Amino acid sequence: MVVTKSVENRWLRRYRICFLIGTLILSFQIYLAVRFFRINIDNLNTSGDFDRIKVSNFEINDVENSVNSARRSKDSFSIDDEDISNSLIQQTKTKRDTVINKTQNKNQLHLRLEELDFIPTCKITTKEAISAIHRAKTQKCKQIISNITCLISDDLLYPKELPNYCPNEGFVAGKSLGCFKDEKSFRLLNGYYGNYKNTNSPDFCMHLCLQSGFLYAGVQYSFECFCGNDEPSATARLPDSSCNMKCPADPHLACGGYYTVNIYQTGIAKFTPQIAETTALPNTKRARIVFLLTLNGRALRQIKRLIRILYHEDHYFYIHIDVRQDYLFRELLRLEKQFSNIRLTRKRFCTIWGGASLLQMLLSSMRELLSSDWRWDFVINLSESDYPVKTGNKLVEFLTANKGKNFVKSHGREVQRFIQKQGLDKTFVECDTHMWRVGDRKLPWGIQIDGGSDWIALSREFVSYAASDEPDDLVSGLRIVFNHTLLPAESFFHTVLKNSKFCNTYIDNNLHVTNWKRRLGCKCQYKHIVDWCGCSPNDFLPEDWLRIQNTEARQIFFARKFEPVINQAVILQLEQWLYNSNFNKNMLNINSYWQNIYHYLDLTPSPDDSLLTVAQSIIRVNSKSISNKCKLIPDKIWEITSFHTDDAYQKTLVLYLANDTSAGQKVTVETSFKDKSTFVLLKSSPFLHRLKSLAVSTDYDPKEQTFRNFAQIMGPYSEPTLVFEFNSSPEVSAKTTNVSFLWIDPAGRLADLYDTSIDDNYVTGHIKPSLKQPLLPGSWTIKLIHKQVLAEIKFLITPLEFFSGNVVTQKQVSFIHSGSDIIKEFDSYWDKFLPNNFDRDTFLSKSIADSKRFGTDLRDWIDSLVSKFFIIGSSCIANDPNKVCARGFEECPNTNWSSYAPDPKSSLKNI
Ligand SMILES: *[C@@H]1O[C@H](CO)[C@@H](O)[C@H](O)[C@H]1NC(C)=O
Ligand SMILES: *[C@@H]1O[C@H](CO)[C@@H](O)[C@H](O)[C@H]1NC(C)=O
Ligand SMILES: *[C@@H]1O[C@H](CO)[C@@H](O)[C@H](O)[C@H]1NC(C)=O
Ligand SMILES: *[C@@H]1O[C@H](CO)[C@@H](O)[C@H](O)[C@H]1NC(C)=O
Ligand SMILES: *[C@@H]1O[C@H](CO)[C@@H](O)[C@H](O)[C@H]1NC(C)=O
Ligand SMILES: *[C@@H]1O[C@H](CO)[C@@H](O)[C@H](O)[C@H]1NC(C)=O
Ligand SMILES: CC(=O)N[C@H]1CO[C@H](CO)[C@@H](O)[C@@H]1O
Repeated sequence: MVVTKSVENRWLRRYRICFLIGTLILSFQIYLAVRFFRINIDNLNTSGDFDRIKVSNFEINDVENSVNSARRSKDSFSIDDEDISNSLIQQTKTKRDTVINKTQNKNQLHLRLEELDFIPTCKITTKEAISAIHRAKTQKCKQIISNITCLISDDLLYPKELPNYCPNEGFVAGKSLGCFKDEKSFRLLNGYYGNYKNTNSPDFCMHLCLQSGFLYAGVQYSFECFCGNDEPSATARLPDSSCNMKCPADPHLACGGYYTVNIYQTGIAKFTPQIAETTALPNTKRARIVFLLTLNGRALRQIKRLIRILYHEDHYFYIHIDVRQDYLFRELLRLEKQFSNIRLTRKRFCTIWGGASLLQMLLSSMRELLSSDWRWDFVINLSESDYPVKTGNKLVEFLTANKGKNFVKSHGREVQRFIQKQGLDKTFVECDTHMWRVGDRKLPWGIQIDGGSDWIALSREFVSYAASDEPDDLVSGLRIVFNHTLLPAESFFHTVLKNSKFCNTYIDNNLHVTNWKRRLGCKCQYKHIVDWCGCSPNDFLPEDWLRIQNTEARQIFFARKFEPVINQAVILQLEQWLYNSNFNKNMLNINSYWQNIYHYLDLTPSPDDSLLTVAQSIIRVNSKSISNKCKLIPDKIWEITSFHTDDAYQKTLVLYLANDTSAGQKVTVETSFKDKSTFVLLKSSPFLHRLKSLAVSTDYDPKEQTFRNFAQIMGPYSEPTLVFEFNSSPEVSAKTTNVSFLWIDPAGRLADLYDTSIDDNYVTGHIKPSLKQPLLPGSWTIKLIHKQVLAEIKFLITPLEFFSGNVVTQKQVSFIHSGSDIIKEFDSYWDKFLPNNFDRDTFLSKSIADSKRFGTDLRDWIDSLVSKFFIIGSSCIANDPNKVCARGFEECPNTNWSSYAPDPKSSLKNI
């Protein structure tokens, strides 16, 4: 018995020990599992990671090549179209660069000092800075980048912390509320969450939450930081000892524990944007507005139309014109004489897209406005592509009711994500008209970051604060930060407003509706200007009308973008909607639009040599063909204009001085012409019936899906693009047809080859080959091939009579007109689609002979090519002192096409 019992006991003891160990292992595993899942679930549920999924979505789409992108008919972006920020931006560029430059990474990691004419003041090691310095064109720019990089690495550039002057109603930065119990499914702080393995601490988390605009910050589980706006309930309070995990940044401090959280006040009070008033108090003086027009481009007549519709003698127009736009500046300067409330700033900046100079320009113009004798209450920023969607009277009534308020539009998403997407956490340096990305940075602590749309309406009081000559610490600090920020105008004013004593004048409405079509507008289209990918809104078309109409009941006063070279009908529709259906209805030439593309007085931008060459040739050829009393010998070209009617390009107009040799006097003549290149179908097939067009030109705009080079004039230094358009197939057969496009140069050689497959839905696509410049001048051919040649189009690369605006020299000619000596090799399969060897030899020797032509001989060559590719239209006499010629020609002001034709919609004569 005893023996048995002791044996039994022994077994029992062993069993107990095993059970205990087993339970221990099991519970440890359960613990591990819970931890593991908890983190995963948290990760999935927070905005941070969810957003990251979206971001990568973007990147994939953005790097897809343009041919394929044309096939995506459905909007694949997950961001909604109403988004207001100008620039949901991705770092695609970085991604692509790292791929391309993988092999060079070893050399990229240190600066090639031998290429610099200065010695950097510090050792530059960040990859982005090194890359920027190597890519910058001028030594001065390289040195600026290097100087800024060194200032940053010595911690001398940016302020670390900035004051927040927004009243905080008793909230105290850093005030500890204690340790609280948190729950997985019901977070005490549910605004934002992040994992900070190395940097987390109460201080870190508080600053992060403050930056994102939250009232409370909570540290948990050592490395987690939570932000939220709801005060934690007292019932969740735990003894401080329950928060017992150490902070990664400082092991002496507690960073919560397992589902326990230390909560602090960040020091800001709850922010509620103001609601705009709709009616003014009686006897309020009507608000006076200054429209700050920041203009670029050449859309003079649209700008005049905009001023005309906004005009009121109580308003002011202050105009900044990009320093490179001589034409606009010269033409608009005339308005100063006519109107005392229109003025152009003489302090002009080169405002590149997204550049820091944009903010410098705005602040400079605002400062001038403050010191002027103009009595204004609001400044509203507009560009040439804005148009009002409410009458001026309604705008004034609205602003009168809201004097002292400031209208900006916030991004409306999570701040940390906004900072990342917008690149606010990167340093940018602007020089050589480029925004170079030089590395990461930390934004100053102590302030909220805000941003969104860069269309704003600001009160005089706030403008005098933000643009002050004697800024306080907040403003001067932010000016330094935003001097190195991409798209500064999208965040600077927002951030100043939120953190200043003006925070309670913030109205989250920028009075604008923007025509975002991200599928088209987000094609990373500014990468030649900024080291980043930017989006741009589309022009309004009649099909977008609902979007305009829907603003009727909303506090929205402007819409963008409008561009008459793309669509003018929608502008008229808008005017008629605003005023009445007869508004401007019978106005002369209401559906026509003229836009200057060359003016002889312009120094910048420099003239297009191929445009000038063709225009000279046109007027030469024209003078030979004119047979009437006048013997016109063309002399000097004054202007070239692009003429559009009913939203279609019609022709190009050349205005020039000519000697009338029969009367011995000088007359001003305008002659029109247009290209006549069309594609030809060489076979007949059901597939080919779907082919709507083939066209070749330059400056293809993938956003508006059109060529900006309407005249289709190209020279040896142009970069031609082919656009093809197919109707979608009536029967859905999911069949794809593989086709090839052969680019054949004037010597009959295959210059490039593109394969693509066209399926039933394929509507339009474009191909920009990588042709080596200079292109061989003459007649080029593109053949569309599917087993055989189906269609072809010829286009002209014109030889140049001018180079950099001057008549070419003999030395230049032989270089410019010889084509590139790099000839690509292709499979001999394609030979059968090219001219035969004998013809090719003939073409080649002709090309070689042509490339030597000079003087009159060169002009004859140009004239014969131009006559083949362009049709000359009518001519009119603009100015004929003795009315000798005028009898034989129409007078330009009497036509409906000349740039002298009446255009009352853009006239500021009688307003
Ligand atoms: C860069 O810094 C050096 C040394 O401080 C200075 O001499 C130079 O003028 C600066 N260059 C530019 C372009 O800012
Ligand atoms: C003002 O208008 C220009 C466009 O002309 C825009 O790019 C800029 O960001 C705007 N800035 C502000 C602060 O409104
Ligand atoms: C911003 O940069 C410009 C030119 O780079 C400079 O002239 C200006 O002083 C800078 N402003 C601030 C506040 O640093
Ligand atoms: C036009 O006539 C003037 C003299 O009247 C002459 O100097 C000039 O060379 C002529 N120009 C052309 C292109 O014939
Ligand atoms: C078209 O080309 C693709 C890839 O080059 C190929 O997979 C496909 O089979 C081709 N289709 C036809 C109909 O030849
Ligand atoms: C210009 O006038 C001609 C006839 O004089 C007419 O055929 C043409 O349609 C008019 N064009 C425009 C744009 O009004
Ligand atoms: C970002 C970067 O450095 N890009 C470079 C990659 O390599 C090519 C070829 O050397 C350069 O032209 C790019 O500037």
